[in-house]
Amino acid sequence: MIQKVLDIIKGLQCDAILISNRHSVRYITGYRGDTGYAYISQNRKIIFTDFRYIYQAQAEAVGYEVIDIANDGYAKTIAKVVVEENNKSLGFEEEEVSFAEYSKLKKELEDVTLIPYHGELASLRMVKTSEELSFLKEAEHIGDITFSKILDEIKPGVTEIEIAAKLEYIMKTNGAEGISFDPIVASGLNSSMPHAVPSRKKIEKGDLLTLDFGCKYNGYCSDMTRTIVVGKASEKQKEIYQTVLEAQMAVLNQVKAGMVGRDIDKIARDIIYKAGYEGCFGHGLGHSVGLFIHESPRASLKSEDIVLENMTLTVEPGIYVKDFGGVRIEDMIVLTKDGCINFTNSPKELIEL
Ligand SMILES: [Mn+2]
Repeated sequence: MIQKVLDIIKGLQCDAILISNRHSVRYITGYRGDTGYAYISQNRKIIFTDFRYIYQAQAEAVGYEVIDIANDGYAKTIAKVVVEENNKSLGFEEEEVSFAEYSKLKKELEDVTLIPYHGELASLRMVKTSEELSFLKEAEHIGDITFSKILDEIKPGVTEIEIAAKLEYIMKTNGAEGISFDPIVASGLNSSMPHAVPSRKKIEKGDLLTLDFGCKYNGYCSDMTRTIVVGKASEKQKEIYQTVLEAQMAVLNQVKAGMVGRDIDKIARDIIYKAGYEGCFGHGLGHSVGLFIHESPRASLKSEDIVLENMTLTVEPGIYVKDFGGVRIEDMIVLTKDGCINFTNSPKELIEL
């Protein structure tokens, strides 16, 4: 691992790098706290954090010095090390460091070149190890259990917020250590908004109801979506549902390692557009999942990412019709040489509750 990071440092032509994305910090150093930076140069490996996390960092980041930023703050403490090491340049993650943090660092390191980088560390995390895959599979399995149990709780009169709270409760009482994102519970017209925030709206008979939720297991995220109908489905609801399902199944049957993101997306998009729903599928088909809920590679209209064996991907086509409602169905898969393994096993025939 450390050699790969040193190679990246070399490629960036930096003397050292700061890592601030907490998922990358965890992946590379083992430190799981949510506050702190990692610093890596040829000669030193350091976690900078504050008093609250010192013992944790010492236990988790094996082989790293742990430096308390104490009263000086990050910029001064980091700058001291850079000067001690006589470094001329320092890499920083351009999408993770705020302008204020950058400015402080620059002020302390006037003679040092700060070199922005992005993506290099995230790309280390794209291909999953068998251990990572086992955690992702278990997280998704907890999602399956949760879906089967939540069905008993859904009835007219219950609010979206109550269902969201119950999803969290069921995930956490079935082995999850937390949620991977706030659950989406969207009923009736709200289901026409792909990322609707659960509201005080009561679930009504005849509603489409979209549940998009995920949890964390040993730090790894799950992600799944099911849409059901509360009561008897109308012909239009059935037609939209079957179109989304057909699009999703086509992808699951054809996707395999080596494909390009936009070609995977196109399999689903063509089916949805041909059914007359052009303009109703405005997001990408899917994203990878790992320590973070939305990772690369992505499958979308323009994605040139190539999916490789042992990368994960969500397959989540949807149709959203204004003033009517929407349907999304999402599974999480891992790519194999000849196809994929689906980590999501919840039923997909239309459920009419
Ligand atoms: Mn997703």
